[in-house]
Amino acid sequence: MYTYYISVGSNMGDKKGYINSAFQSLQQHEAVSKVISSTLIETEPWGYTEQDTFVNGLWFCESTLAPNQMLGLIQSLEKEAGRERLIHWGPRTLDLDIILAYDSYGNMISISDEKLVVPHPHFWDRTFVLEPLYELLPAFTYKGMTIDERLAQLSE
Ligand code: PH2
Ligand code: MG
Ligand code: MG
Repeated sequence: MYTYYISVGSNMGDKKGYINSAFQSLQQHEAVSKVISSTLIETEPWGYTEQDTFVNGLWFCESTLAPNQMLGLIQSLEKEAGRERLIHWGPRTLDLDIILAYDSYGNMISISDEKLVVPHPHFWDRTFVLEPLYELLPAFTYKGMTIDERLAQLSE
């Protein structure tokens, strides 16, 4: 059994609609259990700023799917939402990224191959990931720092 934290974002069309229908599909998947969503928040675009505001959130789930299989599943959910990959960091109907993964012993999984990098390489720099992560996992620490401390640092 694996545990995942999946960041979710949309900034095109019916943003919450895309997120909610993908959430339902994930919940209904036979290899996935205990799906929990953070509160969805509206956020300013990060990185490429010439685009509409985002709705962002974070999902927790348990699954028997290994990380590469979970990647395949979330990519199929992005496809269902009509996702097209045009501009890097550009507008999207649905973006699902594996942020953190744990094995059945609770050990954090690190992967770095051409398809998947976990922990997500930018998660620790993005308030739109850290705020929902704080809601689901307030005691989380990374690089010797709490989320609280990191958010304070990022707002300096
Ligand atoms: N995703 C990006 C780039 N910038 N900004 C916000 N606020 N939310 C996102 O989900 C987001 C972004 C690339 O995945
Ligand atoms: Mg992303
Ligand atoms: Mg992505």
